[in-house]
Amino acid sequence: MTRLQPDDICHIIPNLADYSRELEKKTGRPLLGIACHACNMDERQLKDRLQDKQICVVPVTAGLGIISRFSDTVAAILTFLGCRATVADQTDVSGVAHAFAAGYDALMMADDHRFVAIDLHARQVTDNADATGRGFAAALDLMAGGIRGRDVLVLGCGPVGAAGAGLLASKGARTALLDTDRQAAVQVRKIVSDRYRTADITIEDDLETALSHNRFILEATPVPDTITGALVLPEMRVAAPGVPLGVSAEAAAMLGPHLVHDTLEIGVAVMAASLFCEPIRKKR
Ligand code: PYL
Repeated sequence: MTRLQPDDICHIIPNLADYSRELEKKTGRPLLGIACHACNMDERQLKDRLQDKQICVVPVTAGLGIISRFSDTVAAILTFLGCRATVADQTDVSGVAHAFAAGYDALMMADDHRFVAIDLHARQVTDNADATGRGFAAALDLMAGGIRGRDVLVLGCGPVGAAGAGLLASKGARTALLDTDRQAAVQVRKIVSDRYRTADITIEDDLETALSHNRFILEATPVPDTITGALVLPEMRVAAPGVPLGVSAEAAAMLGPHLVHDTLEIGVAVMAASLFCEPIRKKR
């Protein structure tokens, strides 16, 4: 997983409303709507569930430590969605203890390995990689006007690509997988095929060939400029959760409104929706 840098996120807080409007132009749905689409909820239902939900974002100093503005940015995205989100005054264990003691509904925190949201009532954990993959796959489904029966290429078969492939398979896409590590693609095909019996999944071995016959792309690699201008086809739609962006500046200019990319917004929105989209489980 690529570690975000402050420059990757410093633009987010002042641009949340504009970004949500940009997503609506590109996909037909705003940020909240894409999260709903990933969780099969309607916007009113999610808005009702999110409002007044108190979420504590806990900074974590472990490993490579704090990323400047990371916690503030997560809290701002949650607040934009209608939650009551605050950043804990204390970090790590003290912050977690405060979230429990102060009666928060959920907490969110990230170390160098995982970024999670934890529902403190239902004891449910939602992972950012899974949520990000599902959220960008949902955006691709919306950009395609419904991905059922369409050919989709998933570039990168890590946790984000795997989650995206699962959602695309669940929506009836004909999914091709490509990873520099072919075994990773084989593993994702097995997991997704086992889960969605009807899944139509193939493995590609060559990037240029794969891009030459797939219009709908989920770019989930940690490699910059995977898709160059020379590989962009007319009518191509790209949802790119990969950090850094796996689409070159030239290719991004050619794709224009047919490219969706961000570094935190969609993933955090789907984490919040996923937390509260399931009925609260009975206490054990
Ligand atoms: C969650 C992001 C998405 C892409 N890479 C992931 C990343 O950068 N993870 C590290 C997050 C560290 C946060 C730090 C803090 O400020 O609390 N521990």
